[in-house]
Amino acid sequence: MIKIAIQSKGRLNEDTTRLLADAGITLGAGHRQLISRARGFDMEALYLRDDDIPQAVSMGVADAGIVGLNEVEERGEPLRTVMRLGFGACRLSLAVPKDAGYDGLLWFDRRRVATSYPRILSRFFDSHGIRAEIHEIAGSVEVAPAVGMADAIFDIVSSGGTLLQNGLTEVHTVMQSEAVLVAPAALQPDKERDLDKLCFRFRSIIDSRGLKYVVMNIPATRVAEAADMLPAMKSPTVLPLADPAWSSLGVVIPQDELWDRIEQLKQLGAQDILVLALENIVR
Ligand code: PRT
Ligand code: ZN
Repeated sequence: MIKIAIQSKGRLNEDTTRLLADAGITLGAGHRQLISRARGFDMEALYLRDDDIPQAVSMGVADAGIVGLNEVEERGEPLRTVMRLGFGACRLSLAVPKDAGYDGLLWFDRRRVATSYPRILSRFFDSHGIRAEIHEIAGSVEVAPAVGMADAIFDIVSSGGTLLQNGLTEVHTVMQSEAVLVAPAALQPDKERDLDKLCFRFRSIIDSRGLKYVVMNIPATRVAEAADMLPAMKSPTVLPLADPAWSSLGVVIPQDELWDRIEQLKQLGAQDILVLALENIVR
């Protein structure tokens, strides 16, 4: 049995629950419980605040955790990042008031910077020889310059809308973050096996995201051209139709190439093109 710490509520909770569900793992009742026994995998979920997940894992209260890389870096616990999970993407950036006359990183020297990530920020400033005053605040970091508590901020940015609303400009990105699966450096062999199994399931889900399976009818004489042009896991699947002039072609295509590829295929004479969602790729 493996115990996984996940965020009890907040931005990562929904995507975490969905990833587990796609992996065939459902969690019992509400988030009010601290621990919930899973169905579909020999696992317990431990619901925590994201700030507490790195420590819970390094102390062995949980065997692994799903948390933002930003929290892992900030807490500085000796953890292994087992896998990036492809959701919760954001960045940690320095931002200054629009009219601050920012002219490069040395602008921060001897300035006051408000943040909830003092450890990451001080490491960054140290490595650039900048001696700034770091003010740790727990929330609403973006209002600190307007109320005179700081000259600049260091905070999570995703769309950038919050900075814009507060008259701030992003001037330097210090780190990119996303949700990660973390574990201690070493686990007991049975737990490590469970973790491997879990990773295998997650990997097949993450690898299939953004991919479509496309099936079409195509004149048999154009199959070779189509196969040369298309991306494929090994090579496209080609099946004869009852009418020998036609074949059926099946191929996996990344979502962002889909429409360009479909246009190319239509030029080769492809018809009846079906685009299907891909749930899992098990390699
Ligand atoms: O209660 P608990 O302590 O568990 O949760 P929390 O309130 O500390 O964290 P939560 O749920 O807000 O975020 C959890 C994790 O989501 C973070 O640690 C990041 O890894 C990730 N994440 C992804 C984000 C964002 N995107 C994000 N945009 N966390 C916070 N934000 C904030 C950001 O600080 C800004 O103020 O959302 C605001 C809007 O961002 P814009 O740029 O889209 O306007
Ligand atoms: Zn938190």
